[in-house]
Amino acid sequence: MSLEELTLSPAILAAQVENKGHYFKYIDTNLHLYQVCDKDKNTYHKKSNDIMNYKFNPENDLVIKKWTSDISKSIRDSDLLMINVFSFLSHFCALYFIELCRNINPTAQILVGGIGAQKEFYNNANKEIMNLLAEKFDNTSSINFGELLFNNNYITDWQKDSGSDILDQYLVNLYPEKTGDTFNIENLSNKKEFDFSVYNIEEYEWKKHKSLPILSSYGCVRKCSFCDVLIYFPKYKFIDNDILINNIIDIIDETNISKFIFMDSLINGGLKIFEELLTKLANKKKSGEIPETFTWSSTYICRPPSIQLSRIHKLLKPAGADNLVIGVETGSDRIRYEMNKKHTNEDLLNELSAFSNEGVKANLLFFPAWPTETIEDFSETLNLYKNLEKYGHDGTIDGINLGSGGFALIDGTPIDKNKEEIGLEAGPTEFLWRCEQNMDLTYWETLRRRILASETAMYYGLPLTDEANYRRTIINNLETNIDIILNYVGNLLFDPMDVEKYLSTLHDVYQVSIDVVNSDQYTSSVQINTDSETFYFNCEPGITPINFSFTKPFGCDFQLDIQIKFDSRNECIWSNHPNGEYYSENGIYLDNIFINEKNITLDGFEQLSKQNFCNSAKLPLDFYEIVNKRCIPINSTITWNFPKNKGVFKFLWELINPELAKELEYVNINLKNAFEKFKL
Ligand code: B12
Ligand code: SF4
Repeated sequence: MSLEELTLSPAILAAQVENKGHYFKYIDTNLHLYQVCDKDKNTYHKKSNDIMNYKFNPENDLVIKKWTSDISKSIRDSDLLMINVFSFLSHFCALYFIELCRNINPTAQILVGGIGAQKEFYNNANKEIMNLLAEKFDNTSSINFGELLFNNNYITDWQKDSGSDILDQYLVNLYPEKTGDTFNIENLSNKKEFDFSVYNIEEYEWKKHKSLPILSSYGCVRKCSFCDVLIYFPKYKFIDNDILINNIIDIIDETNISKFIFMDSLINGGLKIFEELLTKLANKKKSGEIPETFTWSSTYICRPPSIQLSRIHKLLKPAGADNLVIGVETGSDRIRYEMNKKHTNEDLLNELSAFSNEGVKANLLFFPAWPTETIEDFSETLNLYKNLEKYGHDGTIDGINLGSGGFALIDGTPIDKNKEEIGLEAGPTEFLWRCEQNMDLTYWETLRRRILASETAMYYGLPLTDEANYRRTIINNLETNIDIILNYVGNLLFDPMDVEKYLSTLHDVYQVSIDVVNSDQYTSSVQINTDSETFYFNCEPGITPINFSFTKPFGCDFQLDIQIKFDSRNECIWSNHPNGEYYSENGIYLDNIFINEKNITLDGFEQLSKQNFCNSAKLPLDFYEIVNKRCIPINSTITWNFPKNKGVFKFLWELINPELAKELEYVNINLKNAFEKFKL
């Protein structure tokens, strides 16, 4: 689960319990695990993956022991334990906790809910799980997790649908006197829909701002063939816009937090109600009932251009839209059509162009290796990244997520039900499968495409926000399933991380534009030297925009010099500029520096440039402390060096984000080692 945002269901369950006059306590077991791991991300990821694995034995693990012992203390006195099984990945962990609860507090009633509780098992992947469960349970006839637990007397009851109504039935029987004064039902004048006071909000790893989850609809209007949302939410339902907006106003008042994340499958499932929501939010912001700082993010589906869509684009920003998450999945229109996702690359580019104009950000989700994906289809995804480059550079695309492998075959999804039609066969786990009409697409080929896709996206400067974590999950999948993978796919006969051959075929010409601000009274000159070309510019006093291009072949080192020469009559008198603005009267200042559409003026130029002065002996002692490299007081050369086997934008990303680059490098070493174990 995420450490950077809150899970919504506890806020809903808390309000429901408190509205009935009882006391509610929430333990975020995920956050607590992170704390027990001393906030070390590598240990935390390893342990999180361990506890999702049915074969893991927690008995001898000191971290897990400390974690469960802490949680045991908190649940000892509860009358009703509510376990939220978020997805199928949480089954083992939930089972482990249920056993713990039964031991620690045998009289408590245990309710299980969440989408993971309703997850059905019947594919091969789950035979493995069912075999393991057979050792534990007498009755394994049930096809879903909640029912399995219930039939084996592990729990008191389970949530069979997408709501939490069943809870009311059990709340009635609880002793009110145990709840304390604060939550006495008579004192409740205002019933809540959400209660966020039950979270330890300060403890989360907030990236920039704190945010709260919220919901405007249940279910989805689409039927993407890889997705099982419709099993849990067969009917699309939305919450009345006025009720939702009143809730938002109350929550902001209570928490002073004005950033929200809509947890809907899609915020724009119904265009009419979405346009109405945007209009009302924009009006409330304008009238001051909702503060100016109110922003939100959500999942969003692309649509073909229309007059209504253009109106919606214009309303997004005034209504507070900050970041919209779009399931693009692939760059092949053919595959997207097969997935039953009803939009094309052109629709996506049209939406992004509108977002770019309106100042709304997008986060794009992809996964490679759809069962029928040919190498040509995959190339279309790589080509799409090139077309997205400018939206990465101008900040419209704020993240690209490629998932932790490729296509996963989930029970009950439309593709699962129709798998015979395309010769798709389920394997021993969700990520292992075969497709008769596309036998070259093995799990190894899936991982090769996964890594090549992310390296290509980085080559074009697209921000891969969570790449290190996704690669950690790939490592864990490999390490925990070594025998299963070897049995199903065999040894690894090539290097899935070898991306150089492909990247060296990509475009390598970069356009640079710089505004040269000359404050001297004489004309200065700027000369650009690359290995093969020289460009000259005369810069009169004032602003001179200069443009040039350079070619940086992927496989070679490359150096570019920017030589700045002042007129021989120019004299820099250092003592005239005590505040360090040496350039302001007779020097040069470089501004608006772009490589392709990427603005590196404030972030990038400083890290990339080495500045050499023709006569450095003349520089004042404090020069380097107070002057940035864009300020040029005397004749000098600025050098850009790009290493071989690296694209310009990946290299820039590493310079700008040294910590993240180091983390990715470390994860890559582990990924390489994990692959080694599968080679002959
Ligand atoms: C946001 C989201 C995420 C975020 C979560 C962020 C966060 N901090 O919460 C992130 C990106 C981390 C995430 C991760 C994953 N997700 Co997700 N995610 C969602 C999404 C879109 C919304 C979840 C949500 O908040 N819903 C709204 C809340 C209110 O609903 P709810 O949690 O179900 O709770 C309600 C009821 O179930 C009930 N309830 C809940 N708990 C309990 C307990 C009791 C006792 C009772 C009585 C009732 C009850 O009450 C609530 C009120 O109505 C859902 C799809 C959807 N529309 O729900 C997918 C979804 C849950 N995710 C899914 C998947 C597959 C995953 C991942 C496995 C993806 C991956 N490969 O990594 C991981 C799993 C993480 C994990 N450890 O389990 C699937 C689950 C499929 C399944 N059958 O298990 C879903 C359904 C989407 C899909 N079909 O693809 N996800
Ligand atoms: S749009 Fe998203 S939630 Fe809806 S069916 Fe498709 S993948 Fe599932």
